[in-house]
Amino acid sequence: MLGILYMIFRIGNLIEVVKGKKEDNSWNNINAVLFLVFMVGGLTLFFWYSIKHMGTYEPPVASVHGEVTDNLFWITMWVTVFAFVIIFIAMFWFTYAYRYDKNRKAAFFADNHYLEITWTVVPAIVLALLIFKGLKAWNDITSPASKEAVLIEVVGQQFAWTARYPGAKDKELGKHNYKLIDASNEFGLDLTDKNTFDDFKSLTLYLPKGKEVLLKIRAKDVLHSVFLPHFRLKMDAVPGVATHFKFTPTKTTQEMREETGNPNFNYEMACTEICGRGHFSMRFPVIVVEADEYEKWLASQESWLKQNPEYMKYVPDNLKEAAMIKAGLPAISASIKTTNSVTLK
Ligand SMILES: [Cu+2]
Repeated sequence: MLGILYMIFRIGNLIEVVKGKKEDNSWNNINAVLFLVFMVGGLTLFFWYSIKHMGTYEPPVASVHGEVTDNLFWITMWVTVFAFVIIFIAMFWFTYAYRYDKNRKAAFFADNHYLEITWTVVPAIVLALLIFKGLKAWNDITSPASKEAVLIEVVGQQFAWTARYPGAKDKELGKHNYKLIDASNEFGLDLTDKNTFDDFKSLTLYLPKGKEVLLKIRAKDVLHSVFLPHFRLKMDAVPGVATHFKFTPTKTTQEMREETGNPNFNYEMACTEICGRGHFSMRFPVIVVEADEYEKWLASQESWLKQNPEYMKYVPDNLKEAAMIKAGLPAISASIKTTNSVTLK
C-alpha cells in the first residue's frame, strides 16, 4: 500500500515537473515541520518509556562489586543520554530552521579550529574517564582473590552446569585433567593429587553471605558463559582456557525474598552463550546462606570419591589410606584407632 501511494506521489510530482512547475516547494515546509514533529514525538516516547520502565532495568543487586558496576552503568547511561538528546534536537532543529528558502544563500564555512578541538577533546576526556573507571572495576573483579576466598569450580557442558567444591578438610581444589574424564569422573579428577580426595560435586551453587567467593570457570565442549544477574557477574567458560571471577554476595536468598516481597524468589545462574539446542536448559540453582549455615552445609557433603569408591584403584598405594580418611570412606586402620581410644576411656 505504501509503495503504491509513493508511486502515485512520484508520478504526480513528475507530471508537475513535465508541466514546468519546477518552483513548487509546497512540500518543503511540510517536511520541515514533520521533522520537528518527529523530534518532539521521538523524545517524548523515549523519556516516557525510559521513566516508566526505570525500575525494571536491573534486578536488585546482591554483591559488593555489583554496586560499583551499577554506578558505572548509570554514569555511562546519563552521559550518553545527555549527548543523545543534544544531538537529536540539533539534528532536527537544523533541518527545520535551515530548510530551503530561495531568498537565503548558504554561508561558506571551511573549518574552525576551536570547534574541531572542542568536539574532539571533550568527548575524548569523557570517554577516557569512563574507560579508566571501567578498567579499575574490571581489575578489581579479575585480580587474584584473597587467601580466605571460598573456592568453587563451575564447569559448563552441553547442556548443564556442575559445581565442584574443595572439601571442608583441605579447602583446596584437586588437580584435574580432561583426558581423565569418563562417564563417572565428569570433572576429570586426577586422583594422584591428594587435594582431590575430599572434593565434592554439587548441583546447586551454594554461597556464603559476606565472604569473598572465587569462581573458577571452565568448559568441556563449547563456549558457555556464566551469568549471575543479581551479582552482576558474567564470565565466559572457554574450553581449554581457565577463567575466573571473584565476588562477595551481600544478601541471603531469604533476605532477597523479603526485599522483593516474593516468597518464591530464587537466585539463578544461566548460560548466556548460545551453545546449542539445549542452551535454554542450562539453568543452575543458586542459594546464598549465612556463613555459619554454609559451613554446616559444607561439612555435610559427601566427597566425590566416597560416592565413587571404585575409583580408589587410581589412587597411588602410598596415598590410599589418606584418601580413605579424607574421602570419608570407612578405613580399617582408622576404625581400629577409634576402638582403642574408646576402650581406654
Ligand atoms: Cu551453554
